[in-house]
Amino acid sequence: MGTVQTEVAIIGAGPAGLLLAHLLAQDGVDSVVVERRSRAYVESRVRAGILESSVVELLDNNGLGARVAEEGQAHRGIYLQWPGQRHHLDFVELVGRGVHLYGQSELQLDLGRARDAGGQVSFYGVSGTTLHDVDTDRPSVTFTDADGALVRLEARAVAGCDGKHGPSRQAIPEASRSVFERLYPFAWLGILATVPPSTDELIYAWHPDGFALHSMRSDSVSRLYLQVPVATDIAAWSDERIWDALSTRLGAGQTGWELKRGPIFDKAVLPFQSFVMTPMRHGRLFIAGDAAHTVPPTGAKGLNLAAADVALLAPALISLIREGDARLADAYSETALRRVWRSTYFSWWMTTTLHTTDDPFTSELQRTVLEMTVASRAHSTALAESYAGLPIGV
Ligand code: RFL
Ligand code: PHB
Repeated sequence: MGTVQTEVAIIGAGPAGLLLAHLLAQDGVDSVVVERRSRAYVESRVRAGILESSVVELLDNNGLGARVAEEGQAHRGIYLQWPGQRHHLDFVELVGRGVHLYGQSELQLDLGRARDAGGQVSFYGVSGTTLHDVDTDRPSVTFTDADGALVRLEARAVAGCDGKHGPSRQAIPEASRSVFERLYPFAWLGILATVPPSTDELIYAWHPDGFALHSMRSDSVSRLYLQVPVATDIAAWSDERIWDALSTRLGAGQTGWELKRGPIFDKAVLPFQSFVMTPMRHGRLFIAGDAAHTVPPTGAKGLNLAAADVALLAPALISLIREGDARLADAYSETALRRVWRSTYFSWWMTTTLHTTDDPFTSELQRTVLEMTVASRAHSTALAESYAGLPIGV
């Protein structure tokens, strides 16, 4: 078995793992990234699209802001709508900051290139990732590399950035971890289409047929979602059926607004879940991003939470490894979880406010909440504050 030494072993080359690696490298801390999938697969995954302004600032302050500024889009807010009504919530006016539209796959590319430029080691296409001795000062990770060789990675700390299904979470003894979970009775059918967006900013639409969201990736690519039942067979949704449902739910034909249609080149059903595991640390194992928590996508928080976690974790690991000072590391889980729970609440609130059920009482309450949100500055400010996001570290 080959042995590799590093300061931080990072499991997972998603946004959490690669951003952590980059922040550590900025301070001269060495890391090795271990990823189950190929690099091409990781870089082509279609996922989130919205960055909070504090995350854009974090990227900018760490030399990763150039393409976000050039190719991303600054959005002042969102549209909130229900049949016959469309209202713009201007976050910049309400809370002094907006959001940025920038696809997760673009960020993944930027992070991969930054890692290449730093010349540090990454293993893609590994199997059998196993964590060892995480409750000692000398934890390690073993795996089989893409060529079939067994590798032992010895480190001072392990960062579990391996998403919802990775092994890191399981390396915390069951008696030492708690899980909080909420399943929802619906999913999203998401599409990417080659057609200019029919809106300048995102439209979140409540409709009796189900929720719909109009997002985008660029001036020529639209990203749209439909609420569908959990066990939806995608084969039952022809392109025409999808566009018809989107047009109805997004209110085409009302006040002259029309939904432009185009060729659909990606179609998938995304299940929904709220999930939080506590604590986010066990000995020298630190968990970040989706490995510790999953939110439903309605609040656009998943990627932002992953970035906020590692923005806390990087200085904690640097102090621990460079100075033997464990104070930030000891505070990591509690500090990170405050934001995690706030985003979990917001994502749950957006989800339960906007997704239709067959309960008429719930529908009336939802319509009331939507009306209150646009009519009352206090309510719209609360939405804006959570959507646009808190400063990192809060
Ligand atoms: P990631 O991006 O899932 O990365 C984790 C990485 O760990 C790897 N891994 C392993 N590596 C080595 N050994 C093992 N045994 C491993 N097991 C797993 C995985 O291959 C992967 O590369 O987690 P990270 O970095 O924490 O980033 C979090 C975000 O990716 C996530 O929160 C968001 O993308 C969530 N999400 C969405 N969020 C939104 O705000 N809006 C969206 O539209 C949206 N769409 C999505 C999504 C998440 C999805 N997933 C996870 C299924 C759509 C999908 C399909
Ligand atoms: C997206 O563009 O993929 C997106 C945007 C906002 C959300 C969820 C997904 O709330």
